[in-house]
Amino acid sequence: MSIKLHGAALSPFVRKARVALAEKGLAYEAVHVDPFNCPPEYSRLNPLRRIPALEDGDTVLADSGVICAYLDKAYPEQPLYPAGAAEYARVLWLEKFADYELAPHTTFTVFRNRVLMPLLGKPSDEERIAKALSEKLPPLLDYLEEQIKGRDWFVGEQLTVADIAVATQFANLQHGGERIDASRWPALAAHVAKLLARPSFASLLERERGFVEKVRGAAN
Ligand SMILES: N[C@@H](CCC(=O)N[C@@H](CS)C(=O)NCC(=O)O)C(=O)O
Repeated sequence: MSIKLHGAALSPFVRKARVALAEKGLAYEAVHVDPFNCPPEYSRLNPLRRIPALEDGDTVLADSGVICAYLDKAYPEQPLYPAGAAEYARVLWLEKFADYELAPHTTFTVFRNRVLMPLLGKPSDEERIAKALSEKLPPLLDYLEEQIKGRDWFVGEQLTVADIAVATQFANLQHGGERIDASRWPALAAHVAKLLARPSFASLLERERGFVEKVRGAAN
């Protein structure tokens, strides 16, 4: 097996790359790397020392977006980006939106405080979480609701990286004990539920949930 994906469970960016690999039907080896305690030689794979990183033969890549784009070009079966320029750009936009606009709240606020802080024996900053849920996330969710309303996929007529990137952020929100309010954002809630139930996501989330429940149970 020549593809190696370095990273850890629970990272939304590692999950995004793993779901892309699974949806494309690519075999790979998952190599565990703890981003907060990674060996010095990990800098060869990612100078920023973040996860994920990918090795495919002599090709070494960092960043989930770069990894997904590479995989789609190198292995064109089951494409996860549309061929047309405008649709392709729209996928990139929604992926960026998920990675850089949703993630600060879903992952780096809710998930970090409710799951990572207890692991480190630290308290959760509930004030920050409340602000993320009541002020920061709603306008982003309003936008995504508009984008998915009346459609089966965010872009075009099939699953793309846009769907994967958005859904993986909400998986972390769920790990943090919060959900999209389906009465306020019904299309988005339904779309994310549909995506997270796909075998590519579900197989990873089942194991993650067991771990998260233990951490959050011990903290409460
Ligand atoms: N834009 C990057 C973000 C990667 C990222 O922030 N990963 C986190 C884990 S979820 C990490 O490695 N954090 C450790 C650090 O920043 O030192 C990607 O898409 O891969």
